[in-house]
Amino acid sequence: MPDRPDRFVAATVTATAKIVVAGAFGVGKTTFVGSVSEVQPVHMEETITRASELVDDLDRTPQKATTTVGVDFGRKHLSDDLVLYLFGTPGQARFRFLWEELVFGALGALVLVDPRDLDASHEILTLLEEAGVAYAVAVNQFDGAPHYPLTEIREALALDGHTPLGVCDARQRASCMQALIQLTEYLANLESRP
Ligand SMILES: Nc1nc2c(ncn2[C@@H]2O[C@H](COP(=O)(O)OP(=O)(O)OP(=O)(O)O)[C@@H](O)[C@H]2O)c(=O)[nH]1
Ligand SMILES: [Mg+2]
Repeated sequence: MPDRPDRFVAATVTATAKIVVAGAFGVGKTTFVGSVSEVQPVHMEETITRASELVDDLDRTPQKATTTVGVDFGRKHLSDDLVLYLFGTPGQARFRFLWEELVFGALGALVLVDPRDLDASHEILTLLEEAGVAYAVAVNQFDGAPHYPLTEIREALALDGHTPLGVCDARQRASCMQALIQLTEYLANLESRP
């Protein structure tokens, strides 16, 4: 690890990967990228206006004051030799036109889901399937949200048996790291397949 990971990538790094942090509106993507990034993350946030109340479901996150209108960007050494570049997507459907650019060249995606609205995640999962981007899913366990068994979540999201599925708290660095490690181990296995 470099002495100043907030500035320099380690000289020992031999591989870098673009990872997309995706998910429906307000599931915690920006929070996640901010929790794990070792550099000051780039956030393109705009204040949510009253007009947004008509299209965005703000009931579950009444404290949410901003929404991503571009991309979140962060960087994290996963080990001495591997650096992840993290791209958080905007959750609002009106930014879907950015989608192709955002997933272009991505090794994989981490899909955050809110257990209070699993149905909202179907569109993103379909987009990733269509784009051929491998993904893992992490349930962002919001305070007071129902704790569903992972088998039920897997079924509700119609995930394949091999798709990694875990739980995280997007505000907690260690928890986010676990989700990223689960994703990259899965991606590494896919890459090493003949
Ligand atoms: N309790 C709790 N709140 C969270 C968690 N993750 C995010 N939040 C809050 O939920 C709100 C939404 O988080 P964001 O990180 O902006 O979500 P997002 O997915 O980037 O939202 P969009 O970019 O608008 O789609 C914010 O007010 C966060 O503080 C979590 O794990 N637990
Ligand atoms: Mg965001």
